[in-house]
Amino acid sequence: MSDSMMTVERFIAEQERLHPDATGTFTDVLLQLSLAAKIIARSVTKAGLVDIVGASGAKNVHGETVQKLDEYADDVIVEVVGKGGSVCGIVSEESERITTIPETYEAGPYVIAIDPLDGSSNIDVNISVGTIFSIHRKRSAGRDAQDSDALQPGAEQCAAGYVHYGSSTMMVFTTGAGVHAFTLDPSIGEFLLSHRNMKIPSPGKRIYSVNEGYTNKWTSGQQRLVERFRTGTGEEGSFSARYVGSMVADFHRTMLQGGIFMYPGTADAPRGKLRMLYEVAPMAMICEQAGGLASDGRNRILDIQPRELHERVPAYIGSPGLVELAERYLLED
Ligand code: P6P
Repeated sequence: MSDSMMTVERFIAEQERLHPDATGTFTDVLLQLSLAAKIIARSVTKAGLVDIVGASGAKNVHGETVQKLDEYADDVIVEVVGKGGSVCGIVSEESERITTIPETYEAGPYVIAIDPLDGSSNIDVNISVGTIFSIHRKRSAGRDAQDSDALQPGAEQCAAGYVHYGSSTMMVFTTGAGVHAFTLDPSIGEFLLSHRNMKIPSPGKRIYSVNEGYTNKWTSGQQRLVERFRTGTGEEGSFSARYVGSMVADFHRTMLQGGIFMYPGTADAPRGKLRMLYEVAPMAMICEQAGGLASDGRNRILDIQPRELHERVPAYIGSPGLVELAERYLLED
């Protein structure tokens, strides 16, 4: 079968056959996430037309105004995946505590961590947003997930992925055997394989992606690194600056074109803004599987032992040479 007719369902089924001991439960989690993505995409692409645009007024655990679509996306995933019988817990940006599965539903051996709609502040201005997910295997005893089941180093993830609601809706994920992307064909409601075994270009395009509005709050090493990119005074020459302000969009561009995406720490927030479990660790797994690197500026992201469900971590993700260059500058701090 040609890739153009390879649905995500068939692709995952073929991958499952490579694991004789597979029970199909892991496959179910991925398929449920793809269904949730289609349901969310249906609303996101009509955001201007239905009454779910604009802040709901509620606040999430970080005190940020929750957009109605954030809540909707969270509800969809909790409904579709939470009641799908394959997971025993869900960690979400929208919920302070881990969500366990009601007794009336079967609980499975996996825990997912999700950012249901990352970049949601861009919804009202029609800029790309995304869903990010991470899947871990349950380690604790008993039916219900414990925090510890989610608080595993990123290197232990069974799978990681994102859905990019952009000019097209694209689901990109890895199960540890390369990164593969599926583009939604709305006319048949199927995700079709569009990029098999994605590799991040290296050195790739010289693009740096960071919010330079925080320059005065960065460390001196960070300031000198971005000064090198901005002025093109390094041996790598001149760069282009690209920053959408939506991690999925900035990361997806980096995956396709190369470059480096950064969310550094600042004097006010030394650990930066992005969360480890459902933003940085999944993107780090994807990036490494595509031949890139992902660091907090000193350490490999996937080696870091998380301590809290919503902990933040500085992020330097992209083409290997640029991430290594960033680490050299930050070591001088
Ligand atoms: P800033 C969106 O709110 C988000 O969590 C990421 O998607 C994005 O990369 C980052 O925050 C943007 O943050 O501070 O540059 O607006």
